[in-house]
Amino acid sequence: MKEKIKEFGMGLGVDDVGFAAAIDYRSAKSPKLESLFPEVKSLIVLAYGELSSCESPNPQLAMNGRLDLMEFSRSVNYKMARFLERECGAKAITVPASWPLEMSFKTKGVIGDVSLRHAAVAAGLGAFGRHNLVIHPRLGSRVIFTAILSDVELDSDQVISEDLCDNCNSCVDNCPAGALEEEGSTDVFRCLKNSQPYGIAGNIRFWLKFVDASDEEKKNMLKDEKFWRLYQAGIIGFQYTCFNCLNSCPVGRS
Ligand code: B12
Ligand code: SF4
Ligand code: SF4
Repeated sequence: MKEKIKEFGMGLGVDDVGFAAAIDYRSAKSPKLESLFPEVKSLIVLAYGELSSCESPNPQLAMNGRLDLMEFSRSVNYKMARFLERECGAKAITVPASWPLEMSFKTKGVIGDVSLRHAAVAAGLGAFGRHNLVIHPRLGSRVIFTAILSDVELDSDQVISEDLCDNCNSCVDNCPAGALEEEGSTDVFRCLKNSQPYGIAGNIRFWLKFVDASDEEKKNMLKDEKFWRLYQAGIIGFQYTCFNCLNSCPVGRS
């Protein structure tokens, strides 16, 4: 069964496919898988290498590479889930690359329903590095994941126990926000402020200033380029302006 599923995924252009029994998925801060899907037995995790777009100093092109990849991953994840339902008689639930996310005071919009890094580790697709991202043995740090929860009993692939991180500290030194100083934990709000300046926090700051502004100031704020950027982000969705931690990592780069 695993071979058949993997072959289908690889045929869709995925870079790697891994399997984890639900019992082997451990992510302390995330909801229990059973609360998302009571019959869950396994996770099928798909890995996709990033294009070189993430190296571009042009933020539009860098983010566009990610948007292309996310669109591709959404389509592949869905096709994979349909395959599981149609060909394997399974129930399947897709987990997106990033959003939708629960936007509540409880999660502060920074906890996914399924932690794809912990899922990838459980499925033998990689190991955590100093940057708190999962490093894939071949693709290095330039990799994103999606997953499918299913009710099919599948055993876990071999977990990678070797340290894939060279401990060179390049990711820490190249983080413009100083978000990686503490080992084993990303300073989420430092990262967010730098990597998503037009995200929810930037939006709230703008509108709080707006409500207290005079009529003349309000007109000027709406004519300002800051508003134009917020407007674009509002239409396109989450946009990252920083890819430094994955770009600075030498693992898997020739
Ligand atoms: C919310 C979110 C964010 C938030 C919060 C991040 C966070 N602390 O979790 C913000 C906006 C800050 C963010 C930033 C980034 N993100 Co993000 N993000 C997510 C999302 C949607 C949910 C993450 C989540 O649930 N976190 C909450 C819990 C699970 O985290 P945690 O238990 O606190 O774990 C943290 C630490 O404890 C540590 N950790 C946990 N266990 C272990 C074990 C070891 C051994 C070590 C060393 C560390 C470690 O790692 C975590 C980092 O703080 C996931 C997609 C998903 N559904 O998983 C993508 C995801 C994690 N993001 C991703 C990426 C690529 C990024 C960015 C590079 C932005 C960009 N340009 O793409 C940065 C990297 C920041 C960094 N170096 O940590 C990828 C990571 C891929 C990979 N190779 O690992 C994911 C998996 C998206 C995807 N589909 O692939 N992200
Ligand atoms: S995305 Fe940028 S700001 Fe966030 S941790 Fe990585 S290097 Fe630092
Ligand atoms: S840049 Fe260096 S320290 Fe950071 S994750 Fe990659 S190998 Fe590890």
